[in-house]
Parts: sequence; C-alpha cells; structure tokens
Amino acid sequence: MSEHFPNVTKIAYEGPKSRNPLSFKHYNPDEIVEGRPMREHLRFSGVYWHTMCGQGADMFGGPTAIRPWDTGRSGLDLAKARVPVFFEFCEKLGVPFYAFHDRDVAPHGQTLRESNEWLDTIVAMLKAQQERTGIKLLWGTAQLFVHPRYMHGAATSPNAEVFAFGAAQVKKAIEVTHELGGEGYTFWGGREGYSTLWNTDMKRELEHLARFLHLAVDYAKEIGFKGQFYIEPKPKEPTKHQYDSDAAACLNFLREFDLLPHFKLNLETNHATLAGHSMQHEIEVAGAAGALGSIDANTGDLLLGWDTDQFPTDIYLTTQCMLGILKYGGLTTGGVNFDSKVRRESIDPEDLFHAHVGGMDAFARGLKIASAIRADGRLDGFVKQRYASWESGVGARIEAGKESFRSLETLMLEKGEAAANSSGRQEFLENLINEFI
Ligand code: XUL
Ligand code: CO
Repeated sequence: MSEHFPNVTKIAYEGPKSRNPLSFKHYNPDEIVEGRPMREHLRFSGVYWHTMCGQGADMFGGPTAIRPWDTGRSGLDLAKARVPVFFEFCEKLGVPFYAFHDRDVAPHGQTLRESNEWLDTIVAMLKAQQERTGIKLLWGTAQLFVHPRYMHGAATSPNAEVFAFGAAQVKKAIEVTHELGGEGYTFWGGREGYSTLWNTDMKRELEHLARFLHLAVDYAKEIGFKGQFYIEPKPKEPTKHQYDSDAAACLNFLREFDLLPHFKLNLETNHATLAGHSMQHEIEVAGAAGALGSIDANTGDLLLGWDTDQFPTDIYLTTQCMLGILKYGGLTTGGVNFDSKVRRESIDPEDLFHAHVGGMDAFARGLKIASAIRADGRLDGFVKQRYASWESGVGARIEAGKESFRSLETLMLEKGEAAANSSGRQEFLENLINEFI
C-alpha cells in the first residue's frame, strides 16, 4: 500500500508525560472507565467532508491546501484517489468510525442516474476499505445544499420536483448507508429554512419536511435498514432561519408530526452556540427527552458569529459533554464525530493529525474528569439535596398528582409563608468542578 502520510505512524497512547505531539496523552482506547473501555465510550469518528474535501477555501479566498493526492485530478478520478487516503488516515489515527455525505465521496453527475452510478463505484471502494481496516460507518447522509437546484431547500422547496429529486437522492443515500452497514443516518437541515418570510409559506414547508422524513422512515423499513435516524439542529447558516433550529425546536417538530419514535438528535457544539445555547444545554434538552443520539464534536469561536467548525480543545467543554453523555446512559448507536476542520492556514496533511489527536485527547480527558466527578458524588448529591423537598410531604404529593390549587391554597393559608430557600451555591459548584479539571 502506498503511503500518503509517510511521516506519520500509527498514533499510540504514550501517556501524559510524552512530548511526542503525535501521540495520545490521554486517549488510551483499552483503558476501562466506568466498566467500559474508552473506545466504546467515545466511539470516535472522522468525517469525509472536511478531512478529504476541505481545501481551506472561504468566502474571501480560494483553496490554500491542495493535497498531494488531489493535484491534477478532478471528478470521479479525484473521488477514487481520496478513498484509500481517507482510510489510511483513519487507520493511523485509530478512529473506529467515519461519516460521509453522498456528494463528498462521489461527485455530482449530469443526471441523477449518473450520480448514482458514480456513487456506486465509490461505495464499492469504501466497502472494500471497511473490510480491510474494520473501520465502520457511523452514519451516512445526503448533501442537499450545494447544488443550485436546492437553492430554496430540498424537502421545503416551493418546487415540488426539487422535493422529488431530494427524495430520490435520500433514497439512494439510505441504500448505500445500508449497504455499508451504517449504524445511523443523519438529516441536517441544509437549506431547509428561509431567507425571508415575505415569500415563505412556513406551515406548508414544515408539513413537507415532515412528509419527507416519514417517507424516509417508510423506505428504511421497506429495505430493512435498522440504523438510527438523527436530526442535527442548527439555527442559521446558510439560511437566516433553519427549521431544525435547536434541540427543543427539533423535538417539538418531531412530536408534532409523530416522528419522535424514529429519530434521535445529533448535536453539534458550534450549532448550539450559534443558537445562543451551550452544548451542555443542548445535551440536557435531548437527554431529558430520551433523544440524545450522537454528537458532532467541534467548537466555534465565540468572537466570530459563524460556524467555524474548529477542533474541540477546551477541557471544560468536553467535561460537560461527557458528563451529559454518561448521565444519559452513554452513546449507543452514536459517536463523537469530528465535524471539524483545520484552519485555512494549517496547510500540511500532518495538521489533520494534530487536529484530531488533540480533539481525541480533549474528549478522553473530558471522559476521565466526568467519571471522577460522578465517582466523587458531591455534585450529584448537591443537586439531589436541592430537590429534597419533593421527596416527602407536599412535594411528593404534588408529584403524585394528589394535590390541587384548592388544597395547596389551604396549606399555604395555614402556613402563611413557604419554607425558607437555601443557597444555589453556584460558585461553590464551579469551584468543585475545577477541583477535577
Ligand atoms: C453543517 C453540518 C453538516 C452535517 C452533516 O453545519 O454540521 O456537515 O453534520 O450534513
Ligand atoms: Co455537523
């Protein structure tokens, strides 16, 4: 096998004292945390789109990082060249999963038929690489936002034939995800939203989106695809308002249209912050609804107002993520999927390794810290104690549905005033978390 990253050998765990930048200081795949190996807790995944297709272009300038394997190639020829490079990358990094959009692995053809044929060609290569390496598909998805036909959206387009084309594309994307043994399938909103309400029938568009997702659920059942469906919330970009704006909006939409039994959420940190939330908040909202599925691991720059998709390096953030994930029973079908890209100025192939190694180590530390906080028990104990008034007396009776406005009025008329409040101790708890970080 020809090597595309000749200067990088398989990344190994060397422990916190190592000064080798291309080693793991904290991610030790076999280390047991809360009874399971780290690799099973974290289920790391590399993404095809940023890793293989990202060349550093932004809205002010063209590509800065044309990879050696990209040079002089285009179309299907380029698509073919990228497959073994991606798997060499994932293998050396030691990520057990990957994710892709149909049109990042294979190019758009002139017709749907041609696109499908090209996709089949590449899928055969992906399958062979999966078999060779044992790397699995975390989820597949369809890219319904780059092609001009999707300028007004796909499932929410005012043009019914665009809806039909999108449906055909998703049908094929689910088929290839199934063919590759994918553990899930993601719907990110793409251009499902609006630029102006002056031209938009929002109610109709939302109904169309729900119809589209029901058709996907039906088709998955028909072909026996049992992978988990995910919706990935994001509030804006590229549209001014994306319908799947945050976890709460997605859950409301899924409930309204009887889709909740079929979907979980794939939460992304940078999308959470664009929505004015923390990732901790989004995980809590999804987890409480039993819909925490997977995470797209990245981070935004809070001084920039867009989706910068930077690699996660903030231990505070990864601790919050892993505390939430552990609290809600861990990742099952989902994973920690690096929907992250190197900066435009990080132009060497080796930078892809530095970026992922840092992200994996940051999550491994987050996992270990979260687990230590849980074992310590003071945080959990504090929260339990804060709600102690609900364990007996009037609290327990309210929770059991045994009180009414009348009975509560009687009680309070008798008492004259509620029991004294106790401190929320926010600063104490922030200090407690820092004991572990
Ligand atoms: C876009 C985004 C997507 C989805 C998959 O912001 O996060 O890459 O993860 O379509
Ligand atoms: Co994403």
